[in-house]
Amino acid sequence: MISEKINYLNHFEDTLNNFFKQIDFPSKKLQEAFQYCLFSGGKRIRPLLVYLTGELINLNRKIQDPIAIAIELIHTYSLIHDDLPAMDDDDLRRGKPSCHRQFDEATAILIGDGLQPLAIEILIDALSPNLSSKKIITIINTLVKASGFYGMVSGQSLDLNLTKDNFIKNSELTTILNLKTGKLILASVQMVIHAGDIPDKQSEALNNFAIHFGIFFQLLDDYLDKYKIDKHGKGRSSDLANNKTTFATKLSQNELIKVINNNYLLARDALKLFDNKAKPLITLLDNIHNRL
Ligand code: GRG
Repeated sequence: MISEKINYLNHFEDTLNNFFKQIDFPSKKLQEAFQYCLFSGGKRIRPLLVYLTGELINLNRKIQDPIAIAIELIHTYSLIHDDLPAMDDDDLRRGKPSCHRQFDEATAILIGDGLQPLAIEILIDALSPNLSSKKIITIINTLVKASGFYGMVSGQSLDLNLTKDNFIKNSELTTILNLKTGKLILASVQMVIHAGDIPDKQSEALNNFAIHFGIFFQLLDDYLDKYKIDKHGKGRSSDLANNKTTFATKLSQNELIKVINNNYLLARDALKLFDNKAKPLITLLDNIHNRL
């Protein structure tokens, strides 16, 4: 692992912890559930994307921090709700009892409900001293569009209705994957772009990077779900147990590896414009690719 990544990971843990400590929770149960779910060994990929993209375009760390927290809050809510019995019905998340198993279903629903407005709150409160209202509105707009009906929520709904028996075209599966996972990954990078001030060519390149990173990341997850022993505890085969159609069930192992590698290379190529400055982002990409 590169030093930049370790530094940003430590920095993010401290920043998130400080943020957590200053929240005045009227409900002790929700406070406990917040701590349990937010500090449970997530890889922090989306915050890392925020920090490494921010570094690439010389964005002030004070602006990167709330964006990194906001995206992780939304991501965490999505995992908590995804594990619920009405959705993927998973007892484990990252090798530990999922939120509704550790607490109860109502708590898991409510903590997810609370994390969403909290993400908006931190963007408003912490960005206001450092960015124009116009930029803050664009950043919030990017996050809500990516997580709501135009993104993750619809992707999840379409995904829940997939079974192995449905015939589904590769293009339709790509759309679902893009909505469910890709949009939030893209938003991690786009929020940073909107916060900064870079030429169109650079934002185009970063957008391209994030689109291919999103596909690569999700397909790798599908691959690991089918072919690798669980390393990070989701009960890796929940898609299989739920009789789900994924690219891992549609493509052969070799075909899937080919598509993963293709998107990995396209993500890498998109960063060529930045030469050596993109090295930390490329190292993140390479580290994830090494899980294959
Ligand atoms: C409940 C609205 C709603 C949406 C849920 C993200 C999601 C949508 C479901 C999770 C299911 C899943 C495995 C999606 C693939 C994307 C993915 C790889 C999620 C896990 O992200 P990581 O690996 O998680 O970044 P960690 O544990 O590291 O935080």
